[in-house]
Amino acid sequence: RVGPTLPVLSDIATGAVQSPTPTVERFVNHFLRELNFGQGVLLSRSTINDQYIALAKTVRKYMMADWLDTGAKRREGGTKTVGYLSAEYLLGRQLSNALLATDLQDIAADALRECGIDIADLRAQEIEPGLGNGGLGRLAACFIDSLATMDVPCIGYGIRYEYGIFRQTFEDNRQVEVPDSWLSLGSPWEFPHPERQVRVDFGGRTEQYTDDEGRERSRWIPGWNVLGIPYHQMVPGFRNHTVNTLRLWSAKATQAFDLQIFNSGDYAEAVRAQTFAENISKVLYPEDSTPQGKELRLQQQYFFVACSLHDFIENTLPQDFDLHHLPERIVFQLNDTHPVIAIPELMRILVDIKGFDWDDAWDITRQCFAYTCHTLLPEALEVWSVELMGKLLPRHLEIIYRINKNFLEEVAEAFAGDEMRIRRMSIISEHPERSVRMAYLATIGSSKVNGVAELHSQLLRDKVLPDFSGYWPDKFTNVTNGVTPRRFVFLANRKLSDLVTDAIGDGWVTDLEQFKKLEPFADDPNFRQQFAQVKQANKERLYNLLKARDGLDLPRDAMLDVMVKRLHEYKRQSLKLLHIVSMYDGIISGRVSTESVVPRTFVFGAKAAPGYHIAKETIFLINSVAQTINADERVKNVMSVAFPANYNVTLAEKLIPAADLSEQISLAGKEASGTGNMKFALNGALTIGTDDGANVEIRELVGDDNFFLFGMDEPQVEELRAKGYDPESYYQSNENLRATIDLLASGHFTGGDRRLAAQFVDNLRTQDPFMALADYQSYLDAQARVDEAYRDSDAWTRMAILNVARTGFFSSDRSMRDYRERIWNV
Ligand code: F55
Repeated sequence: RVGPTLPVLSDIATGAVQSPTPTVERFVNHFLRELNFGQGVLLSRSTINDQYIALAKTVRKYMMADWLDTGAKRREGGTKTVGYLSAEYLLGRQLSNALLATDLQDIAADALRECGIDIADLRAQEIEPGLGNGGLGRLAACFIDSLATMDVPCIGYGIRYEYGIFRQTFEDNRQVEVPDSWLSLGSPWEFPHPERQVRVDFGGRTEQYTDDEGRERSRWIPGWNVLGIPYHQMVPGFRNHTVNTLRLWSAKATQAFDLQIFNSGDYAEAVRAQTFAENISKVLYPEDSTPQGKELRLQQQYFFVACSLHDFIENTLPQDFDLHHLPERIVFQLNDTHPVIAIPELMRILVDIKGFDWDDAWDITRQCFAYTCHTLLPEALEVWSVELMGKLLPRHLEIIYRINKNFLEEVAEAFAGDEMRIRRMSIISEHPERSVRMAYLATIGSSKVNGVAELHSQLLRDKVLPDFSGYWPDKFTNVTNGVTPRRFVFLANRKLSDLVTDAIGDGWVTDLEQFKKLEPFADDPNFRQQFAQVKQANKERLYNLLKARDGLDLPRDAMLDVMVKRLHEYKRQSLKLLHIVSMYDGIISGRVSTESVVPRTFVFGAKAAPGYHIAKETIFLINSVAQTINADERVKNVMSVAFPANYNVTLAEKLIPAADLSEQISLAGKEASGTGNMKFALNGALTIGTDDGANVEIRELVGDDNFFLFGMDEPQVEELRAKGYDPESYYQSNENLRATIDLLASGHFTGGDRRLAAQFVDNLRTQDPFMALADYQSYLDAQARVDEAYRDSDAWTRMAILNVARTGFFSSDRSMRDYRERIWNV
């Protein structure tokens, strides 16, 4: 137990800890002090990095009193906390967000100017912590931002990966992954607390025994252990003096571990063992949909979950707390199945350590957890082989078996004789190998289960977990995702923010439904003109960045058509590529004159999981097509394709506000929600999209006239699949499609080498698992409607304004209200 005697409260009460009232002069002072006494350099000798660190630490100071205060208030209050358990947090840069939250942007900029420094140079110095893969990790970051802004007690728990998502580079048009050493220049935002280390056990075996009261019990005799060191980060609310905490765990070898081996005299082996332990938080797994059943990954999951539960129960709750009341003080939200091992871990704590009866412990445990599912793809549902689980966490496996046995007895009683159902609902699947279905464990061990958009929640009930939703209809609910307006509107689109604030005031920043008040302005020609100017300025900003960052020269006045998201077959970057090649083919074959086309710039951003072969082939082909098209005089000024490497949060913040057209073209029924789609609409891009995920809700809100819908809906996809899908028939019957695919296959884009496009083309023609060819014509027709609409630029701007005005629903503040009401009871 740590910290009960820290004199935090009295410090604040006596004024020993207080936020300085910000003035430019004070800020200069603090900054120079950080530079001189923190970094140990003179201003005249300081590097940009010194200056960045000093600035960050200065801003940090202005949040410190609020942080301590929030912590003290939480401890005193005895209220319920949200423990957000997530293996990923894709935070993005911290400096701008902290300056925004504390309202220090202008003061800091002025103060630095007085020191002869341009704050923009320091902002650019920050390496974003990429501790997540994509949507799921970014969602966690949006949620903790909203909870702080709404002053909801929340601790974000996760892993402090030493290496986040890889940095993507291109060599000969192919993706090459470079380790992301985000910590290499120091991270001023984290507070390490090695003294608060937590021990985590692994391996070994269990032993049965009879306790003093004659009860049969099991005890875990672990084989090895590691330490978890917490690193704290501030999570500031927007100008509300709340600062919550994000607690990320880093693995360290225990001394006992080393000593044992040192004593055996094998120095090299001891060092190797240390590395082994510290590997646990070394690197983020870069798969965003097909979890590899790797032992290290299970170690990571249990590691951070065990640390987090221990931290909350032993160090956050009052010392004498009666754990029978645990559900009154915590709800752990499980961000997908990655932290689901927390369920048997809490059972282990209650039963094995605290001596609770099984039934009492189970009753408490279920009330403490809620589970969010983020997928519909069967291959994305996590399973762990029983063999591996038994080797790494033998006691947890026993607990899972007992949970399963009790549950299946309950099912057997409710559905007497229905053997099939019992087999279907078992946590343990028998094929292809005995394994633990984590989504089932999560569903059985949670009080609530939610999907992330209306359609997704419906399909989750009907297709993924039908037996469970039939059995517990009230357990299932929906919370549609959202994004934080602070980062994705206010920070990313300052010009739009100013325009909007002039029109409707600034209440929208924490109440995004106020965007509705913009609706009348769609009919105001003056406002439309200003809105169009903002979009143009954002484009210029982007093109300047892409010129400096990637050496790209892009035309200033084309429609900007953007597809940014992880590279995955179901998201169908392939379909986007077919559209581009088809447009290009139309022009070079003379079917279409350059005068008649609406000029477009296509931008892609996408990382592929390093082992995802076809995804990497797609990247290669996009780059090859881009290279060819950009060099072809015949399409000069009417088509260009850009694929800046290493799409991340930082680049998203520049790209999204500049976009005219948002590509959300997944096969219906595959994208759980999407959140990029929301960011684009909120920044005044129109969507071309399928009836999938949150697109459905976007379209409902903005109206059919302001959304370009195409493609099959989910029932049609199912119908076609049932009928037998034959991609080749589309190739044969659609002349345009055939020409497009033939051009791709011809080697035209790959220096004459047909082999280089062969896998991509063959995959489409023979498998096409996500039915790009079936939706091709519908997609091209929709793109023609986009062109038509874009020709009338004033009408387009009107539609864009209506998109902004009608999508305030997609604030993560609203998502958090929904979680509070439907799930957490906080
Ligand atoms: C990461 C690791 C594994 Cl093992 C599996 C999945 C992921 C991951 O990153 N998933 C992910 O990003 N899912 C996305 O979640 C978003 C937020 O809910 C959704 O909007 C999006 O549809 C979904 O694909």
